[in-house]
Amino acid sequence: MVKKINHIGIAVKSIEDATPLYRDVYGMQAEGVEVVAEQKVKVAFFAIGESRIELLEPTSADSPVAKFIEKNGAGVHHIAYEVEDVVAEIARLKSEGVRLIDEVPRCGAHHTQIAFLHPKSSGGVLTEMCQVAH
Ligand code: CMX
Repeated sequence: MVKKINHIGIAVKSIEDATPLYRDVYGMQAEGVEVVAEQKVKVAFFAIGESRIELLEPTSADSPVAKFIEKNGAGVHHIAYEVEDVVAEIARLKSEGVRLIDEVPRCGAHHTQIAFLHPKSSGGVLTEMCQVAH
């Protein structure tokens, strides 16, 4: 079962241009920038309570985030729920009839193991299940 909101992903054209709003205007703690090669994105995390805002900048034209921005412009891209065991959660969601993008977990930022649900099966919201490294 999901435990809490790990992060909310926001698609941006440029992390550098978007950072002042989150760091300086909202006053969130910047936690650094990381490239997630497998997902073709560069990400920047900003702490907010127990959760984070994750800015997502595409690193190539065929990145899912590049496609999203092309279609919708910058904005909220996905919500990530934290789970204890992502493999068990994938099996549980499958048994509930939820359509998955990832049937095997992938590597996310901060050494997380992640799996996406298809937005058509999760109320139009791209949803990520995220297991943090202990
Ligand atoms: N939120 C809600 N709906 C979305 C969406 C999003 N972020 N991205 C796509 N969709 C919708 C589209 O609007 C489209 O709907 P319609 O058919 O009604 O027009 C449908 O999903 C299909 O979208 P598409 O543009 O044709 O794109 P694809 O099917 O090629 O890919 C998706 C969509 C979700 C399968 C793909 O983006 C994906 O696999 N995403 C998961 C991986 C990812 O996003 N990684 C980046 C973040 C990584 C990280 O956080 O580390």
